[in-house]
Amino acid sequence: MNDGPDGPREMQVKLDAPLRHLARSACVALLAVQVAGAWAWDEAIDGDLSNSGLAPTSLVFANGANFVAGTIGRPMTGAEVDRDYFTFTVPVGSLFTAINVLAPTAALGGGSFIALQSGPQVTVPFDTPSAAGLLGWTLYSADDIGGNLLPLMAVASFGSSGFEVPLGAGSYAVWIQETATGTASYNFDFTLTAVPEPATALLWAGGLLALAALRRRSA
Ligand SMILES: [Ca+2]
Repeated sequence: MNDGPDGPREMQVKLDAPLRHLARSACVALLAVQVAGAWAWDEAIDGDLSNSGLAPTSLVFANGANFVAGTIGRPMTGAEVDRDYFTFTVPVGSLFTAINVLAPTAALGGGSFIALQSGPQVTVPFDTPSAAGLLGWTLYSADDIGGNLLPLMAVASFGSSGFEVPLGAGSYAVWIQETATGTASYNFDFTLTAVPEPATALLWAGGLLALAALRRRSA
């Protein structure tokens, strides 16, 4: 075998470089897909979400970003208010960490309303005089694009129980409604995150202990 210049070993190295680059690109692409998440519901494609809190549309969420987009409001010519209700389950081993507001979310007037209730239904009626029975709620507008609504909703207000972020495994129901006349669009990313596995947590703890030991030794 010729191991000189351009011999098999050098050829191997030359071939390996593009392969390694390809593998790296594939990994980056895979990561990008995981970060990008998936569409859970787009009213423009999947149809109007349920108008009933007692029979909400059932959505399937997975770890990562779960996009939900739609419109709410009261059409100028129609009498019925378009409220959107849906339910989803946070599986065991996952945490509900954020409701990120994305473009083109736009509220009319004083803002749109979003509420969260524990369980598979919103049993609190839309004309409720208080937020009793809800985990939380908040008003949002285009000003919230780029922000996370979950910590705002977590603060007990007007009778809502309030909650700790992140929320754990279980079923939840969401109620979205525009407060003014007209049609408003929303686009949210409901983020689920895997609970850190004990092995990973132990590795972290081990790493931290090692760092602490190094620091003590160098002190
Ligand atoms: Ca709708």
